[in-house]
Amino acid sequence: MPDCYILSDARLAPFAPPDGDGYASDGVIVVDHGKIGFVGSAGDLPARFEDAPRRSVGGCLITPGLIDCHTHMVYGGSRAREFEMRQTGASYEEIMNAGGGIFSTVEATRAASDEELLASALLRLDAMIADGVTTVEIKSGYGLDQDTELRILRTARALEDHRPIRIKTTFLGAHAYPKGMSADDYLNEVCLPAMAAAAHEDLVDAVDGFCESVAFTASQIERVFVAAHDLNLPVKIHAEQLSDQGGAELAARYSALSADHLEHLGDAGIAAMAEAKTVAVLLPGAFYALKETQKPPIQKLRDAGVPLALATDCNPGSSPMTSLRLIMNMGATLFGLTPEECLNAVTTIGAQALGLDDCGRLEVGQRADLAVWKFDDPAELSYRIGDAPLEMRIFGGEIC
Ligand code: DI6
Ligand code: FE
Repeated sequence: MPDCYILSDARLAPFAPPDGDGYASDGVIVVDHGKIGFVGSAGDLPARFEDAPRRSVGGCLITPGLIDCHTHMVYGGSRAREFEMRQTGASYEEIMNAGGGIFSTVEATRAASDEELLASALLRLDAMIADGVTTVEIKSGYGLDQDTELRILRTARALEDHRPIRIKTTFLGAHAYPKGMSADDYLNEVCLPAMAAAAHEDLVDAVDGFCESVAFTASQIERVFVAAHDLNLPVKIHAEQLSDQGGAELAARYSALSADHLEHLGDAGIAAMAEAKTVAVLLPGAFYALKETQKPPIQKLRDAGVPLALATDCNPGSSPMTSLRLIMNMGATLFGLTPEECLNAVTTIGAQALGLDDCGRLEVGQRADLAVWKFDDPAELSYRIGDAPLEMRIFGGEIC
């Protein structure tokens, strides 16, 4: 494509007033050197763009490229066998306490070559790309030793060399601790040194920790956050997924970008997140796959003004899925979000959960990361399950 071109005859969403309707079907977006040069109604197109080549999208909907702000998609092996065990009554915690769960993926990830890790991650990434995703966050956490944690992060970064995609990496060394070692010894001897080494190699955009009865206590995660702040890295947390451990409050105290899961979040956590402007990342795929019954306190989060994001949590144990559109459907069906909230959750708010200010919105100056859909109503994105409604994907201005 030329450096500057016009996408015309579009409906646009999410789109703030003055035209809350996304310009019906006469919206245009000017893609100018990889960024959005103009967005609005055809009648308001600035004269300087009038001669740029036009490509009609025939009334289709254009949204920002979707943003999956929470995944663990670089790993080895499969947990289909444990899925079978759970169908006959074993719980997620029981399997993990018996050395399965995260530990079985750690074993398979350590055993996988760099090439194998890359090849399996590319398969998952291609499914995401086919669904209009342009930015993906990827966490480490299936190594639990320095070498493997760094290999996961390098593999995640390398995906950008193989596909038109933007990757943000998160160090999640505090995901579990190896059998035969105490949590504190693991933090001191493995996790914190690995985090420093990964940051030194410029492999880390943020730091995360799993605050849960089967993982780390809030005070242990706090040590991880202190070390992250010393390295100038923003933090996030897996909190209140299976029980209320006060993780969201802790994260808010460290100005976390996001607190994720939150099924068991209490009022103090909600208030702290609202105050700190910490995004709530909802992961209905894990809620569904683990057959949870306790939902996150959606209405209270809304009332407190906490921004809501949605993500796949793509991982082999609790959320073996790659479709962010299916997650939008689950956000609506299981958690009661409106289709508009679901779209904001995987665009504007997804970007916020990653600390990104240059994508996720249809605004002049944003990166031209766009998804063109084979329909005009934004609610279709949350309503449909399956099929392949992506008409065109644009990454940094390039159609691909
Ligand atoms: N919460 C999750 O849902 C994943 N990790 C985490 O901290 C599950 C990881 C797994 O079961 O492999
Ligand atoms: Fe997760």
